[in-house]
Amino acid sequence: MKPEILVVSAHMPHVLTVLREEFLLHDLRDAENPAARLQEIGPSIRGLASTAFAAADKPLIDALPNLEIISHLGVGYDTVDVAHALSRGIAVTHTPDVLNDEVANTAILLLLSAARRFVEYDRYVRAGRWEEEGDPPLTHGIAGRKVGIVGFGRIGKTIAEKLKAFHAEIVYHGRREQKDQPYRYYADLRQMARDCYALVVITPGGAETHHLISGEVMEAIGPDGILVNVARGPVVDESALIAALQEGRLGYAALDVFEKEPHVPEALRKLDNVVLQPHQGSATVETRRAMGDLVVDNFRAFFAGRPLLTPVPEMQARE
Ligand code: 8YV
Repeated sequence: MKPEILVVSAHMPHVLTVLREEFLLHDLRDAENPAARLQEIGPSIRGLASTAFAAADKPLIDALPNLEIISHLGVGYDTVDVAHALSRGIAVTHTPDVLNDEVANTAILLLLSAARRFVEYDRYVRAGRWEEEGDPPLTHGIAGRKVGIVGFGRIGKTIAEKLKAFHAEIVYHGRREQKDQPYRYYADLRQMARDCYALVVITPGGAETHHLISGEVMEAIGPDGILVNVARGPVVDESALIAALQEGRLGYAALDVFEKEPHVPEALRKLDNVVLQPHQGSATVETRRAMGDLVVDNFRAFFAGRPLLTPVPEMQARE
């Protein structure tokens, strides 16, 4: 008997094809009445392929009494109730590393777009304003300026590595100092924000980092500074952000993530001093393919009795 796998949100077509070929796939999105269908098939499901766009929360996990593994698409798994899954003996995997390059590229694109006002000036040209009003104001470069990375995990380090090529001075804040790193560590986030031209946020989401970037941190970045968020929307206090941008207490924000995706508050969309992206940090064909492959390979390993490729750190800590 092939193990039965449940999908509740969008996956790359190649992932669905492999899951259909090698397992028995149930796609809740095809169901006329998803709740009734879930009740019917729940007890036979042994694997859940989850994504950031549909929570693998306690109610879903408990609707699957024989669930053995959650294979999550994404390095961040704040939408998975890992503590509950582990308490039930369910394995949880994610997709780290394969997306480091692309998410780091997105962060740098956002940072440079904000510093050089690329998106704003694109609008300026399209509206015919260059011809009518002349050159827009000069912008700033990032060479020699301090850029603070908030969250110094694998992606944070990749951002630092790439930013070196732009001759920025890298500093970082995280839960703890990493002695093997050549960059200055700030235990105090506000102090780092005060010292920096730009902050790039790349922490995990979840309760621990909720509204870590508060109004006070934004004010510390200041009217000439930039905030880049490629982490999770709720890491930044979005209402405080809108107020700070409207009142000029924060210079610029470049955001790939929002508190209630895909909803982006109109007040934010109306501002000129923002660059907004549809949570596309890892969204290239190549990277999403590699992430999808890891989702599948973790299922394959698990059901063949082999070690998991990329268990979440909480699982490793238990072993
Ligand atoms: C994906 C991400 O958009 O990996 C992550 O944590 O935020 C993104 O790469 C998302 O996880 C897809 O489910």
